[in-house]
Amino acid sequence: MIASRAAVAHEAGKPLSIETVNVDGPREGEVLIEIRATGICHTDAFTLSGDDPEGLFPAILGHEGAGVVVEVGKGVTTLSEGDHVIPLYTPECRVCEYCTSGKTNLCQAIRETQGRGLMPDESSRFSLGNDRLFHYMGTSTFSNYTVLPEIAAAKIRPDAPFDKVCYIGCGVTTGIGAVINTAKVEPGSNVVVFGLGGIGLNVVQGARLVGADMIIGVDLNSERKSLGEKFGVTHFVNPNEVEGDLVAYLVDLTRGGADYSFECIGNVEVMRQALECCHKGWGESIIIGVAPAGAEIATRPFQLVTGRVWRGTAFGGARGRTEVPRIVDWYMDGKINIDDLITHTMPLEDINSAFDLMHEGKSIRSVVTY
Ligand code: NAD
Ligand code: AHE
Ligand code: ZN
Repeated sequence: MIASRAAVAHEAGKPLSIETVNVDGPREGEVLIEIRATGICHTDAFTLSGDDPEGLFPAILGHEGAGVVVEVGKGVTTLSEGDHVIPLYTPECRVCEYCTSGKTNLCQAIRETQGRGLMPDESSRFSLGNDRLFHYMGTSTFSNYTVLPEIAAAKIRPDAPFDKVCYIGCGVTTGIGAVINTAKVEPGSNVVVFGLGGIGLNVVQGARLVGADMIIGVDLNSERKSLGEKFGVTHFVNPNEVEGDLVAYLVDLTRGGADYSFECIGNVEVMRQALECCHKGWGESIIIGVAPAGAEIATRPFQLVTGRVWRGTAFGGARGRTEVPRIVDWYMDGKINIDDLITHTMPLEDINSAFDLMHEGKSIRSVVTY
């Protein structure tokens, strides 16, 4: 057992509390990781708010990390002490029915226990005094040390900076992957991106990477315009500045509707707009945003009858152990920009300010370095 500094979520809606927690060593098929950096994603805020039906407390949140393997459990064959890794909230076992289907990245090997805040053997490696703490998304990167199943760690090159590539653990892969893997956007497409935050701006850079024509960024925060344009937005739209119906405005702007739209907010009203601004006959809308418990999407079935398609994506459809190391290479080769999206870096003690900055619309990504 080792002592680890961690930000503990004791209760929904309350700030995280910095504590020294106990972390049990890795068991069979598991690895102990020293987390060197972690991003703070909107999904962490969503769960902390109490809106997540799977949210459990007390827990150690965080799912956008990077670190080093410090100990391997019995039977681990693909990782060794000293390897640099990115934790995967969507693992890749390569043997389950889902992995072998070739149709999805949603490996189900450990999903059920992960959703209950536990390791695959139904226990937790975290405790505080006599109290057990739940794991979160199988990653718990808001602890300096965390334990992962071997199948939930992507080995990456050792020269990649932890404080940048941690973002590939969620936001970068989700946004770029949604474009490449899920929508399969073709060169020359017209794309509308709703929400230019940590995810949406990665959708924008993915759309530019594959040669989209128009890239329309929609955000209530007009301060997102200039950064959006730096990443590839060709037209910025603030819904509050549109006279009349936003959907009609976007259909007109794209001369018939978007080939692809992406909802990167988690708002079910916007999800409807994102579908309905798509081109009749072929437009596809990809839901990335995570909506609160009880929220439901609606549209007239006519929208689908007339050829529009609604899809969702988790972790950008990426198979983590295979694709994450490639995305790290893209960053190291200068093909994608991560640095300009990391607007704030802070020590663990200041992690609550990362949530404040996000809610105030002042950050794109905050990163905690240990
Ligand atoms: P963020 O807070 O950084 O960005 C959200 C953006 O949406 C902000 O720029 C905000 O101004 C804008 N916005 C809010 N309401 C709006 C509205 N009504 N119209 C237009 N713009 C609006 O959040 P993020 O980290 O980019 O995450 C976005 C969503 O994606 C969240 O719901 C998160 O939980 C989800 N997410 C999903 C996956 C996945 O795998 N599906 C992965 C990561 C994040
Ligand atoms: N627990 C929520 C679902 C949250 C959700 O959809 N999470 C995404 C990743 S968001 C990362 O920032 C995901 O991977 N979904 C697939 C899965 O298996 O959870 C709820 O509503 O219950
Ligand atoms: Zn995330």
